[in-house]
Amino acid sequence: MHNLITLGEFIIKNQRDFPYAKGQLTNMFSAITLAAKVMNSQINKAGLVDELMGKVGTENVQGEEQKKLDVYANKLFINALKARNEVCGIASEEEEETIIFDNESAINGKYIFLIDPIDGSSNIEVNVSIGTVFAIYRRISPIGKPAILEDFLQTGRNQVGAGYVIFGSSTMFVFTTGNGVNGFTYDPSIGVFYLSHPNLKIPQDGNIYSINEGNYAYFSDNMKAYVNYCKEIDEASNRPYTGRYIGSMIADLHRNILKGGVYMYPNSQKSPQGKLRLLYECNPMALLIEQAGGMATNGQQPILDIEPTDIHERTPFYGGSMHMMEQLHKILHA
Ligand code: P6P
Repeated sequence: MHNLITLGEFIIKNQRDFPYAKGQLTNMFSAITLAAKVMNSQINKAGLVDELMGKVGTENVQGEEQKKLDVYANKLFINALKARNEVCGIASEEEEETIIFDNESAINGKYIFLIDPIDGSSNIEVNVSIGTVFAIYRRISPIGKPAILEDFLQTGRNQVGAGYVIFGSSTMFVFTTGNGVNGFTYDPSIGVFYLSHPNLKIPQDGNIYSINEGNYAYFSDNMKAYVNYCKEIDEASNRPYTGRYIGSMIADLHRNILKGGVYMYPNSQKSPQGKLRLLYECNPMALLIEQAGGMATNGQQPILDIEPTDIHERTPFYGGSMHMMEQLHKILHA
């Protein structure tokens, strides 16, 4: 058994690492973990509860079919965060526009959240891991007034916190506030998250590559060259690599952070800008990967340096073990 430290105790113990703590960060993380506990119970019985399974019959701003759990999770996380005075606004994959909290207490909130309530929702009905991913920024507009769009369009470097909840064989909460990455595993029998993966570091080398090879015909020649590189026989460089692609970015990236590997969702003829969204998928995952000692880029520059122009903009995404990423870039730029 690990020396049992709960999430709350961890935050108190590491106050110096949470420059914005003063209870604010604790309060915001408690909103996320509370929502995660509710999600955990709902996901585990989703197959039994018709209201949570299947499609809603509507589309989100991405033009993707909304699953009932997408809508449920979106409302749950928004309401949990709305109840915290620290948060003055939210951008969500499931909401076309930003949600600005303009009640008396919220306009004094210093933080904004960007969230993908359920990533990988197409896996819900087939019992495959899914997850929630979020980013936290300090607002740049003056306190005392409602948040504005510019608060949400900051580069990923400005994130004061980022994390994900993965609902898999166990439910885990993994986050960073800029001082390393720590993972907490949920014990549903007593409703507590315990520190199970302290100071997570992604191996510098790995042999797992994660990409949807069904799109191979649409890839650029250099992207095809890298996929072929992964499959060549070369014992000295531990190839061929192992292909692992779950269809849930968080699950693929979580495994690659633990074991080493590279996850790629490139731009292609089919997806000219890539598929993943910069603000509430790629930026938080890029911060976590960099904080764990890895690299995350759009093929040209670090994800965290991209200047956003739209809250739902997409970007090509390559992220994982440092040495694998360096080799990937060599081939992408050959
Ligand atoms: P494809 C899920 O919809 C997601 O955003 C990521 O979690 C996942 O890795 C990817 O898209 C799957 O997309 O086109 O390979 O089915």
